[in-house]
Amino acid sequence: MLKKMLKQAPFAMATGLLALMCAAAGPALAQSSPPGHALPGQTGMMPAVTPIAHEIHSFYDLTNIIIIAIAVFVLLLMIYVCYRFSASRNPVPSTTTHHTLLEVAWTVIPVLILVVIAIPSFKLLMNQYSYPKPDLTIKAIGNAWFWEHQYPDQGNFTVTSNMLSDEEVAELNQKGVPAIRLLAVDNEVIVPVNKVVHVLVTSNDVIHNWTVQSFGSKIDAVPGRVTSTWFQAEKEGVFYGQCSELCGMNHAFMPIAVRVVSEQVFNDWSGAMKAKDKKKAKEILDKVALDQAGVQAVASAKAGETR
Ligand SMILES: [Cu+2]
Repeated sequence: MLKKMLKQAPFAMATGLLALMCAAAGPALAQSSPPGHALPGQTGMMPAVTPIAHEIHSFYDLTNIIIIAIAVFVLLLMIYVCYRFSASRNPVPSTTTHHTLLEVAWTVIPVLILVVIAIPSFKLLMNQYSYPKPDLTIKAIGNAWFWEHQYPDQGNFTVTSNMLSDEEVAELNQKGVPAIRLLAVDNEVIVPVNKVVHVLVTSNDVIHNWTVQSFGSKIDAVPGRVTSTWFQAEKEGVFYGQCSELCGMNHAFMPIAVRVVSEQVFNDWSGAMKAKDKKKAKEILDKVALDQAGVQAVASAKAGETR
């Protein structure tokens, strides 16, 4: 009886522990937070706002469950073996050298696990690199150390984004516009909501990387080459990213800020930019920034309540 219990114990414990860990990880992964940037103490990834980012999150969750299950299983197996087959409890070791069933099992099971991981992995990779027909194309150019964004199909104007200083961030926050230190920029990239945006990425000097986590977009900016990524943002708001290729002294200070707005606001803004009416374009953006800040304050208050 005891023997049988001992035999079954590691497996029962493994499943129990795994269920407990999944239950604990659940709320953390589903945690709702204001989109666009990481929060202090955040454990999961930034909120996903594009179909690709959602797919990345599901894949991340799946692989995490598999990794945790394997780690727990191996740990419990080792503890059991140390206990059950120690010199005092098992003075005469078995001389078995081959066990066909066991050998087949420890080859086939890992292969099956890899297949389970490979299928969604290839699917995700394929979706990331199958570009749906674009509604808007932006050319992002990395510079040491700031980003330029050109709108070739909107009259080819350029938006140059430089990081705001701490003083500028404090000033904006006083006005009620939430600006994030080390992430907020003077000129944000503006895109319409629910539209397919292609980003053609290149660099003027060294290798940079155009990354916006909430979009699941991350692609190297290589001088003399054009790489690309695409996204379709489902929510309005401002979504931050950073250069993600070590590019030199101010690598940490060349953030990317993409503001997703309604189609109407985008058309108004791009019309003003096309007409070189910088003042009107700024007015449109200041208004939308304040509107969205109000929406985000409500969203984060709700997130606070549910936490
Ligand atoms: Cu860079």
